[in-house]
Amino acid sequence: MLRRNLARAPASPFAGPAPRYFHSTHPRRYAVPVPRAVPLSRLTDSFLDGTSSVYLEELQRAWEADPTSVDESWDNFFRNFVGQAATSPGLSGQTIQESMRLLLLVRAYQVSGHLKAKIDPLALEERPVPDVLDPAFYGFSEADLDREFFLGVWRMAGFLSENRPVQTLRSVLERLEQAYSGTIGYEYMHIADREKCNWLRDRIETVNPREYSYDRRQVMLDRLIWSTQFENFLAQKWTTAKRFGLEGAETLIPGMKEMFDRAADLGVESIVIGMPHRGRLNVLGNVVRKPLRQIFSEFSGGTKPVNEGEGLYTGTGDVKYHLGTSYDRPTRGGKHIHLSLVANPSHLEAVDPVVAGKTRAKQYYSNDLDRTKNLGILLHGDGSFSGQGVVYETLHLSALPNYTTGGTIHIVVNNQVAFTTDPRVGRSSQYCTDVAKALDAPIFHVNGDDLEAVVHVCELAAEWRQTFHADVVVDIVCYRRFGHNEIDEPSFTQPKMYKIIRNHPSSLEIYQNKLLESGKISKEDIDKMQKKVSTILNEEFKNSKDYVPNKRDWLSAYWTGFKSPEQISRIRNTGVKPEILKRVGEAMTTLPENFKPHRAVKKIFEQRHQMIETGEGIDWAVGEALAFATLIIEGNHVRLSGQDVERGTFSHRHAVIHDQETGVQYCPLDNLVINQDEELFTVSNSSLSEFAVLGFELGYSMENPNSLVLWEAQFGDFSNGAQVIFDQFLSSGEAKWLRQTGLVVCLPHGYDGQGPEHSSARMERFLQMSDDNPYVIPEMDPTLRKQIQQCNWQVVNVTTPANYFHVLRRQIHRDFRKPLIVMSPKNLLRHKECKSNLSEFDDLAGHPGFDKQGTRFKRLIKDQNNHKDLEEGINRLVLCSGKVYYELDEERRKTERNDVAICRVEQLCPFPYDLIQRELKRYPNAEIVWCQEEPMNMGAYSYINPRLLTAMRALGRGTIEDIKYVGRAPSAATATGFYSVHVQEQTELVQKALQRDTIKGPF
Ligand SMILES: Cc1ncc(C[n+]2csc(CCOP(=O)(O)OP(=O)(O)O)c2C)c(N)n1
Ligand SMILES: [Mg+2]
Repeated sequence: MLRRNLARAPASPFAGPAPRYFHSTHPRRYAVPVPRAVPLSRLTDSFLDGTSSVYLEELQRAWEADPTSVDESWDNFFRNFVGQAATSPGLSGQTIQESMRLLLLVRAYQVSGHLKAKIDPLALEERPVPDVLDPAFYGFSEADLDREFFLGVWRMAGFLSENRPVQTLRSVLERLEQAYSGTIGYEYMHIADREKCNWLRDRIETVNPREYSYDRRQVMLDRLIWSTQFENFLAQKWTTAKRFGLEGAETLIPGMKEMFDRAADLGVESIVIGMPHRGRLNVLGNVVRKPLRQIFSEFSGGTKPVNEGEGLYTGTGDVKYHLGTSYDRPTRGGKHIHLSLVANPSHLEAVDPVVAGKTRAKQYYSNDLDRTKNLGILLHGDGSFSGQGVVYETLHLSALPNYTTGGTIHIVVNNQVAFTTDPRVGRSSQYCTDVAKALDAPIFHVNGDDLEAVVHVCELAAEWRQTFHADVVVDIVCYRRFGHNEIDEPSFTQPKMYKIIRNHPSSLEIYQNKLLESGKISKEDIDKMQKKVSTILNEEFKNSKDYVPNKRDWLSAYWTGFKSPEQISRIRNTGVKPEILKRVGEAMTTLPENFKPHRAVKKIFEQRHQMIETGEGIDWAVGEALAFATLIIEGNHVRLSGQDVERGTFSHRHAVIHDQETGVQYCPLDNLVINQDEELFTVSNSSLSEFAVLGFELGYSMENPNSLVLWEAQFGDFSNGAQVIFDQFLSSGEAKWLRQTGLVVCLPHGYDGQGPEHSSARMERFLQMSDDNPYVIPEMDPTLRKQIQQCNWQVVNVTTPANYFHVLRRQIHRDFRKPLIVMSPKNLLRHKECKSNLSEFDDLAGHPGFDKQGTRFKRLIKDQNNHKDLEEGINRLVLCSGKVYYELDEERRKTERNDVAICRVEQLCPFPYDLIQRELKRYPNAEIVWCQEEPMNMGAYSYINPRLLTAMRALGRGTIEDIKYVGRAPSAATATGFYSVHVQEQTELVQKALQRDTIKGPF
């Protein structure tokens, strides 16, 4: 988008020294001095100061005496400028200074030509032309226009390449204008890589870069007709429906289609698309080729819930301009390309990292090693691209080894307004795309009215991406013909703009006229094309009335056999054969012979080895590694990402270790099976981002169910930087879009006196977003239970390494996928009591982990004191969750309160009604206490309270008053910043839970 409020620039490049302003609203006081050709030794222009000109003169003298005495580059330089000048009569008058100035002019066009480009179809404000694009700035005048110049430069492509014939200044200027200041503005000189710049120059600076054949033009026209008529048709049929029309940006559709065709020619087989509201229906219908009848049917009645048949679930649904879909579409070159449009929430740009993650997963599963078969495309609005932080976060994943997708193509539908906000007040940068300069992406600004220019840059973007495997931006500068949506009045806020828009012809009219003028196509031909399109639209509209949605449209190939919440999924064991545990345990704790780890790490691995050997004292890190390792050898892909996850924030994981002498890295879990695929297990430190990285992993997890994908926050409370992903995707994505994910989110949580920002993962928020009804006990019989399937996610606060192992394995060993939020421990990582024996991981009957059905994740861990089914002598039942258990247990030992039972609720959500009731029945006389270390308004209390009451009521066991609360008082901050206060609070709450007297009142 163009910057407003800047003064007009003179129209002619030779107009006198009128004030010029650039990036400033203040006029310069002086006109720029006009340089004249002067002897080298007296040259003091800014680009060649006195010192360097003397140097140059010396160099020239040396070169004249002996051309080999100077560097090869200077030899070339002098040969080109002086040598050629001597042999060409037309160049006899050309001085080195003139050549250099001309060179600078060319350079200035390469750098700033875009500032003069006619990229705004509305020509709302003429931008000031920078001085450096004015030949007069370099001392050239009209008299020089027909003089000839030589312009070759060593190792330069395009316009300046060596051995070009001489040209007049006039033709040089014409070519520069055509290449850089036409309807495309190229920004690429911020790219440091010469090869990339030369590649672009070759394409930008060629003579007639876009001469399309008659056939191509016809196809483009046809596509533009489709795009235009589609919107008109919807507008006609549903006058007041919100559709966020594309009017004013219709060339997007032919642009995208041509881009996809070109990408397919270059090897792309599958494209993942993320896009906002604007033009989404048009993209769905015309690019992705979602059947028009289906779109129209959804438009008429909204997305209808489907009820018939077994195993159908429709969730809560979403508005039509958010839904995702996927189709195979034939391309111009006769190939097929798979397109998937990812469902997205209203939150602009939130889908960006999700698309990147999904694309990366597709690359993994299709063995797309050079990342040329699967491509991610993101569409943006001008306001959101420059305004939303997740754009930057996602861009910064683009070249990271474990996150790159080989380049995303970004298309900005830049209609120069965001709802009612002008760019002038909506961003601080010149262009809405400036953020992409941070990663050396070329940016092509194009006038959206010029169809062929749009198509050209779209193709160029595809070529760039397939060549350099890097991001690229297409900025389609266009306008919004109507309001933000169809019932919005734009003239309230943009009266001047809309006056111009009212009289502005559509891009279709412009292109039709252009073709008619060229005489290559007749009015009859165009009418025929128009007619064909309107006939099909009408037919599809008729057919939409009887349209019946497809069954089970939510399953992609990899998900065949997976169950919807309405179909029961068998509960499976998660225990592993002891010999397998030993074998993988051995492999993951053995280091290569010559590897020299850090002393402390060496010791840790020796201890780990010992744990496996003895089968005792297995800690958290080993429990986790065993879960990963056993899943891997079963053929599942495991991917863990997040900040510092390789070592682990708390220095406990050491999933990647570093040779202290060579720096070589070794990842034990990469070496479990012979010739293990390098990416089968991926553990990766991420960029310092929560929003984008969590979004990425979410997208990754949705591609294939046979993968355990985990994101770990540095500390749990940092997860709120990714709140949109939790709220809009993870907690509600399945309900809205019928897409499952088994993503695991690990959020370090626990009160150990580290202050308000490192104690709480805010579990109350995750629990509050859980959709299990607090007043209804669902079917809990193990053979009929669908409790987890019917809940939106699981929240656990696990207290033993073995239980962590089983909850991770459970994610895969079931026929559905559900997000898992883990309140993961900090001090339990090294707690002497927080250990498990290998026998708790295996599947042998009689072993401690084995109950009636086998070895499984324990949703509730009953009291450890071997209580019988009925214990009438127990006076208090303390229910708790997480690490406070160990403190309570210690206090119980100290106080010898053997009349108190302590049970751990390991799975908070969905609530384990059956197991809670089992414990309530076991202790018929016990006072019931909920103990937590979090403040009362946080932690699990408000989630547990009504559910525990429901469980009690069903057993005729008291009222809400009978649930005693022990924990911190309500608080604004999550925790105290004073360590001594923390200790006091913690001691008090633990003591209170075990006090001899009855606990008074619920609070
Ligand atoms: C994160 C977020 N904040 C606010 C909104 C409300 N909103 C919807 S559209 C819009 C304007 C978007 O402008 P732009 O990105 O230029 O896209 P356009 O509508 O112009 O195509 C806003 C602010 C939103 N959808 N998402
Ligand atoms: Mg906009």
